[in-house]
Amino acid sequence: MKIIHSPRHLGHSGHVELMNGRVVPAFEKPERVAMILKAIGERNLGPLVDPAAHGLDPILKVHDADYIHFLAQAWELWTQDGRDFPALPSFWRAPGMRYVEPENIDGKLGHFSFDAGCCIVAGTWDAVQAGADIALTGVDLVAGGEASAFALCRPPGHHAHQATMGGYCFVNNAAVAAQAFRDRGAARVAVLDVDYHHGNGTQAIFYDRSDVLVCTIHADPLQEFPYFLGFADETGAGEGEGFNANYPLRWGTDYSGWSAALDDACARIEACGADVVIVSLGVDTYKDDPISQFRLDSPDYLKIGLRIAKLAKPTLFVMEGGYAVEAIGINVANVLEGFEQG
Ligand code: SP5
Ligand code: ZN
Repeated sequence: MKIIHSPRHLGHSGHVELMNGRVVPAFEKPERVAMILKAIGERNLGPLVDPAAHGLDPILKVHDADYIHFLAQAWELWTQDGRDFPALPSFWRAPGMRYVEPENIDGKLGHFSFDAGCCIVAGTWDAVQAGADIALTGVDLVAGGEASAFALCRPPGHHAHQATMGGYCFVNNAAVAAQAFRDRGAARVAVLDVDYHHGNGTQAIFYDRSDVLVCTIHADPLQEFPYFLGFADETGAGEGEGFNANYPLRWGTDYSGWSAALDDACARIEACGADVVIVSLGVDTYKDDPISQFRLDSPDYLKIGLRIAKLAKPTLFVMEGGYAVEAIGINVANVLEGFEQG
């Protein structure tokens, strides 16, 4: 399987987040990719491929132009105010306030975010663009006849809405890829989101559409981030009714409980007749993940890959979360190896 990778993700580094009320180094860090590359290399899982530049047009099919313009200029505006340290939002609107883009960078940061999980540094926008190009190059490969590909995106994407960053995500790489598959002739695309956290952005982007089925298996939002979306009764709207499936699971869930949800999601994907599957691949379901509370173990990731392979559909894996740096490579490589064996 071809692995699409770019060193440009390294520009998104030295950033911080708010954890338990304190500013701490971000869990979503460059070492994650280094460990994945190491495991992929050791197991000969596939050649590394550079992304091709696709420009902003395919991104603008799922994100608002104002939002993308903000991402492109945020660092410049922040540093114009004399701040030479990472940019974080601190101000958000409450329901009932006005939805007008402020001129001030602090206002813009709040306007276009839903948490303080998206810290911006000098190289963030370049890394984000490279991530989208990685996903789009994966679409090129799979639409061009490859059975599968792995888009090693960083930063991740599945929490990003049409005009909102959050949860370490700026551009929704999986959503950009899903739209690109549609534009290349796929009649129906399925997104299978196995990250520990709900794929709120992907859900929101396709919520009223029947051409993209979104299935997400995640920690119960009553207990876990993103808290405000991801409940089981969110099944789609209008034309999209029946094309969103959420599987919220309680903290402490192990592979037996988790895999039952996977089986159900796979059955839905089969039933909807998707032409292609995008796997939003987070491995923060791992038992030792530092910010998560599921109990999957490394061998379980082989089984996940095998189950996905049984769908027997063209498949694009898109990297999302996973913060246990010591194990992230093993766990990601296990999914890919299980898939190749299946
Ligand atoms: C892509 C992705 O996986 N994003 C995840 C963003 C999670 N951000 C909020 C995490 C809050 C976790 N609180 C855990 C407290 C541990 N002491
Ligand atoms: Zn996650």
